[in-house]
Amino acid sequence: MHSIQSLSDIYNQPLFDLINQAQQVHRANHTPNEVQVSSLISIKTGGCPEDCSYCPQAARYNTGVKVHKLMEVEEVMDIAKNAQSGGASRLCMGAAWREVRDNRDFDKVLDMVKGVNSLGMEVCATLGMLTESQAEKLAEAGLYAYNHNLDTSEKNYENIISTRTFDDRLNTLNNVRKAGVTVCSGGIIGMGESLEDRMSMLITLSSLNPQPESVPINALVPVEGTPLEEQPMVPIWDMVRMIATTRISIPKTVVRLSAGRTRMSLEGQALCFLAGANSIFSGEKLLTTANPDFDADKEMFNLFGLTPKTPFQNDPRPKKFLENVV
Ligand code: SAM
Ligand code: DTB
Ligand code: SF4
Repeated sequence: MHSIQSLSDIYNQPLFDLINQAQQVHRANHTPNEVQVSSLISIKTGGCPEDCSYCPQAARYNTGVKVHKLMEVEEVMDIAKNAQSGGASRLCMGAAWREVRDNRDFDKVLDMVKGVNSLGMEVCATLGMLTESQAEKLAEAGLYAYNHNLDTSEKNYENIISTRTFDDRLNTLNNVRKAGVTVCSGGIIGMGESLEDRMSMLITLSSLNPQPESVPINALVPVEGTPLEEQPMVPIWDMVRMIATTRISIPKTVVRLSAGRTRMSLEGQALCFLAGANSIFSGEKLLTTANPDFDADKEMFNLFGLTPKTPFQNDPRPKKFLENVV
């Protein structure tokens, strides 16, 4: 088990020692030069009742994001097929909900999960808080992963979000785990948090048993109208150090270089891969903000000699859910 001090020492060591350590852990646990490609789709946009201070989709901030009701299944299928032909092995469906409710919208989401799964893609969803029975329904529909980020440390949580608690987050992650869906959970850097906050978040994530199968590290995208609109872009060196420390503390996880790539150079992104990142979001939009498109990322993969990971490698889900995998 790491302490805040021991992880900070890892994070603060000379850059090339840190990258070397992370690269060794990476090569002992993953296929080198293989990067998983996910694509995001915002199935329900804006109008969210929560007050997450980074988020352009919170109803209480004037960010210019247009509210859009839940998409139709057919539309999601078209976008999924396009993402698949763009090279994505996973589709992540995001909804601006505080929590899932057992209603017709949820039934529609279950149909989306079934549909996208039938294409032979890993399906991920991020829909807010879940009960155990909702997580089970998603698992039965073929959900591969559930994304639910801790975002920051327990101590800093109330400075960033006041409408739910850190424990609510852990509770949902626990429900996801119990249902046999893989866990995707990470956070954001560049919100004004301290190094201690960053390390504390990593300690919580690495203490989950089993550890999350994927950990997204987002660089804050400061959006006009949100309380964090004035935050300066997080230095690339912080991203590299955070990714390396995540790789070292959670060796087997897929570390995703997530939001913020449009403002990073190719050289900067190369350092993130060298530090142990082995996943990205590709496609011109994240949920509401810009992201490199499939062609740009194909060029980057060619430049670096990277190959996209095929879906369902070492699928850890219980056997009963694997029948539907094509
Ligand atoms: N409403 C659900 C929830 O909060 O879990 C799902 C969607 S929410 C937009 C998913 C994640 O996106 C957040 O937990 C946060 O980590 C990330 N995110 C949102 N806005 C962001 C921003 N401006 N910059 C970086 N990451 C952001
Ligand atoms: C995650 O960690 N990052 C993604 C995904 N999980 C859902 C979302 C990033 C959102 C960035 C702001 C936006 O596009 O709205
Ligand atoms: Fe809502 Fe999720 Fe945005 Fe928070 S992060 S305001 S819960 S959409």
